[in-house]
Amino acid sequence: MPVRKAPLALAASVIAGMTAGAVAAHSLEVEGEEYAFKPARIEVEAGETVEITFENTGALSHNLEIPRLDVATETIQSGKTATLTVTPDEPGSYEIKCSVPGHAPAGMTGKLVVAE
Ligand SMILES: [Cu+2]
Repeated sequence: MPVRKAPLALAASVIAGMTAGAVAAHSLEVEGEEYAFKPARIEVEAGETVEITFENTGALSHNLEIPRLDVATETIQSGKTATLTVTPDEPGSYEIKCSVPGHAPAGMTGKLVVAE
């Protein structure tokens, strides 16, 4: 019956996705420039280990800090990348910012949304 094919295909793809997730950490890329992160909002699931690669696409030096998780990249020069690995357990909204003086007040902030 054609009606049964779609649910079976969907189940197979969900299982494949779960297997891939167990093997490799979820990874996300965030770019930073004067004075913004792109994307400014990233979303992960609680308890998920996420590798965040921060790329400085601006002219000045920048970093990516998540104060609530007590993690930050090094302050990196234009064109460089740095990686953070986090496993946020608590659902909620976590501030992301560049801690170079003046940058967060100028708009270099973002949000890590941790969904249940
Ligand atoms: Cu900055």
